[in-house]
Amino acid sequence: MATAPDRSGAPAHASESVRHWVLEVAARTRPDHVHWCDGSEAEYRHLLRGMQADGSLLQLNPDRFPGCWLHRSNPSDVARVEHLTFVCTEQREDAGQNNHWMAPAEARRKMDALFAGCMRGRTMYVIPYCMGPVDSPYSRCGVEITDSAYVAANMKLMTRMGAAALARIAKDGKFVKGLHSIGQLDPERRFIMHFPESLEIQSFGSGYGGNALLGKKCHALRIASWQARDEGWLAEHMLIVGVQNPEGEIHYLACAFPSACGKTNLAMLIPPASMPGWKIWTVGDDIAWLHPGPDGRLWAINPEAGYFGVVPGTNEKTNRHAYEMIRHDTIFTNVGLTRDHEPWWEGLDAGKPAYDWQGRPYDPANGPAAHPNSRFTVSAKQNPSYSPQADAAAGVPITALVFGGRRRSLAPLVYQARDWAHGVLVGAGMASETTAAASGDVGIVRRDPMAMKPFAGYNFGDYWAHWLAMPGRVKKLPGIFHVNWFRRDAQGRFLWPGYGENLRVLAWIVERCHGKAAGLDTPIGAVPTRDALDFAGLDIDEATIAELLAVDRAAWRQEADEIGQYLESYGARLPAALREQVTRLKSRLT
Ligand code: GTP
Ligand code: SPV
Ligand code: MN
Repeated sequence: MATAPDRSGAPAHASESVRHWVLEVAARTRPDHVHWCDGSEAEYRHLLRGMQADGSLLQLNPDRFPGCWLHRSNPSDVARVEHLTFVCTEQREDAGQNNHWMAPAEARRKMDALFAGCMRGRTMYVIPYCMGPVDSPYSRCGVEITDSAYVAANMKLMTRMGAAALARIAKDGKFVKGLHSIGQLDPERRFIMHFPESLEIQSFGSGYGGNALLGKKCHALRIASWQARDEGWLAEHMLIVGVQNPEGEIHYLACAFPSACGKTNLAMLIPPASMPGWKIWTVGDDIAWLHPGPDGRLWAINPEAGYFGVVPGTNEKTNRHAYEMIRHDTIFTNVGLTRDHEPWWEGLDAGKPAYDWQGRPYDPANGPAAHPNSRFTVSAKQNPSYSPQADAAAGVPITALVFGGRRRSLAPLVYQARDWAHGVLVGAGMASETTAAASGDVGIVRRDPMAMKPFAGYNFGDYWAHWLAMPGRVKKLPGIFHVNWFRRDAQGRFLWPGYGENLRVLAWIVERCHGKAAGLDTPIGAVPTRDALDFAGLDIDEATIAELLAVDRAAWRQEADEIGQYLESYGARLPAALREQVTRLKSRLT
């Protein structure tokens, strides 16, 4: 952009409020330099070269992985930190027991002390970004100020960053203020604070993904969910995928699965050979903003422009598109390395790790070569199945919403909620095994309503009430379903092949929404009849099929009790209509 910088270094089209805030932050944090990001390719290359020079990026084998880089995080900084993430509302009850809460004044005092002078000797990057297509009425902008070049480079891939965002901020007059410093990467001096009432985020002490790329979970989910409640829309932890059938019709689904439970893979699914004529289009892989549209349907945009995806498990067989997508112009974080400087991770059948994610010579005794939460950052434009509609200002119309969890038992492969209110209970009652995407134990089943436990920016009781109110805003509501790709047998093996074969389930969902597929009513909703779901060509026996589709009443009675107890813990904020749904579920089960 050929815009004349003023004395603050701001481009001419930066609004007064942005300039003012940048000057104020610079006065507090005392950087040596201020760099306003313009989002250009030249700037991106400059950031990469700078990090190569200071050792924070390693160039990967340029013949085999052109334009690819490896970043190794501090070993104490490899995942989101839910216990250090706070929602700071004036009233504690507004944040709800689903969030850690701190009074705004106290949080500001704490953060002021941490940020004072913290950028001395560093460059401060000013990153204007737009979440969503720049010309969409549904999009929202923010500015992230950070002292991390890694964050700036990742934001370039993950958002619409630079001049266009700055111009839109000047027009909107409002933006989310995100302040970030890596500090000393000290877990004892690490906080991710949200102030939804004043549209602010302050993050200190982590350089990792969701803690540091503030446009993603902090803005597009925690702050946006708060705004969405006030304005009558939904900000959700959902992929958006277009399913094209052999007749050429495309139906869009938005699916909420918890972290590391298959969103990116489903969004990029490759149809199995048994389903010729089917095609998948990716609109988004992690976040959906859902708005009541003028035609009475629910419309979705993906606020992001890139993918920050789980690397382990990605290979030619599970997801060929993802595997090809990350062979060029990709930033890898915390994967292993071969002797030839190619990235390596568990799940690849070729190559051998020479170094692990910490840069140590690979020794299986130290654990996996790639960290289980190692990630790729890549522009969505590199996805071979990227939907042309991903840039549509109006978004895409949603046919079905799908909830899903990682449950080794209980939840069948797929079932359909009876109606919207029951669907809200299906979402609110979700549970899933914890994964490496957040610090803490892995494999523990926990309640994760709508896959939003770590991301709802306000009280879940109010959130469910907001969901329950959608029928007043959306005339043609999407169907609501629940899936589980992760059922296991006694030996721990997956019962369902997953990945591309999941399209068989999506096909049933879409047909079901059009009244075309058969279902069997059960107390928890409709499951496919044995013949409504196509199992042809799969290496699955009848007993396994029966198990995948079975609803174990005794086990579900216990589940319904646990869901009821969990929901009751939200006390007075629990909507009566949701309590009523639990009562009805229990009575159907007896
Ligand atoms: P976040 O980026 O953390 O929100 O994760 P995500 O929901 O996008 O999950 P992703 O698609 O990256 O998958 C996470 C892990 O689950 C990877 O190791 C995948 O290989 C694995 N996975 C994805 N889909 C399936 C499936 O259908 N079956 C099985 N068994 N594993 C799957
Ligand atoms: C998740 O944990 O759900 C992610 C990765 O998508 S992060 O950006 O770290 O939130
Ligand atoms: Mn996610």
